Amino acid sequence: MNFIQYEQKGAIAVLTIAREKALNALNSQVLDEMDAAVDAINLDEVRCLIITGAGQKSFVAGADIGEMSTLTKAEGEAFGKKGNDVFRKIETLPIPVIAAVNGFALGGGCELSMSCDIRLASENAVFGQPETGLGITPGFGGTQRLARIIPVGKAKEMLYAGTKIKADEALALGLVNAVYPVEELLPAAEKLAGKIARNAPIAVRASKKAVNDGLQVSIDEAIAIEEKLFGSCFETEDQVNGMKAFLNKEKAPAFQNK
Ligand code: DAK
Repeated sequence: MNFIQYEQKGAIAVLTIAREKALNALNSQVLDEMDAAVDAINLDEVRCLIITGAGQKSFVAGADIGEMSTLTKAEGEAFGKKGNDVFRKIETLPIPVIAAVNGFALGGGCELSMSCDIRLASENAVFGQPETGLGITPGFGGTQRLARIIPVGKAKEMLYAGTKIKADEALALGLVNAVYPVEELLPAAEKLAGKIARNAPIAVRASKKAVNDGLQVSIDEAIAIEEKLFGSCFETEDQVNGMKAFLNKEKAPAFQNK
């Protein structure tokens, strides 16, 4: 792989988009490599994934404008599908995904971060959907996910006017969970990932699925989804051992993903 670095550290893994000279912009090769790297994650071992960008300036500065500039309609659709497929794969990955947003998250970069479950940002992070200034709409889900995460009016301003927001405003809007000095961002993401990884993996995965699937349907259907996933936990050793430890006033066990 030329543009993706992947490192597994025990039960957590860090996927880094490493095309620093172009501020980690997403061209077809980056998207293909990201797709292959996500497919290769050992889901028996990894319990939380972190996605970040190389360097200290940019998470991802968007889809590659040079590559997009000459696309035909058919090629534009194919490029959009490539991005959408990998972003949906990340969004529906069974394990939680944390975006460690270390700088510019513009266009496809903002969209990539929104495909992740949780966003943490560095103080120099900037979020935006500047596509209408380039003559296009956001193509990797930006019109849909942004308006589901922050207030609709603010999302529309960002989409129509291309207004960029800094980390503190992203925090106030709930687009990110927390903001850190640049050098503290990855350690903070790893700390949170470690905390997630210590909880019962089957229950964590079921919680992710319940939230994501439940948000797409009525509250009655959503509650039914939760009931089924809740029930499924009672077939696991981790549930038996987790509750036994509590009742015995012991520390939570090392959950076995069983
Ligand atoms: N694409 C390609 N190269 C980029 C890039 C990008 N998005 N962003 C930055 N670069 C490159 C620059 O061209 C420059 O390359 P060299 O000139 O050194 O060769 C290098 O990265 C450093 O950038 P700057 O010199 O511009 O650095 P500055 O610090 O001055 O400015 C900046 C940083 C992030 C403010 C600026 O680079 C910038 O505005 N970049 C573009 C941001 C942007 O507009 N992003 C949105 C891209 S559009 C769709 C599917 C997908 C999409 C749309 C539709 N369909 C299916 C319909 C997605 C669209 C987008 O993401």
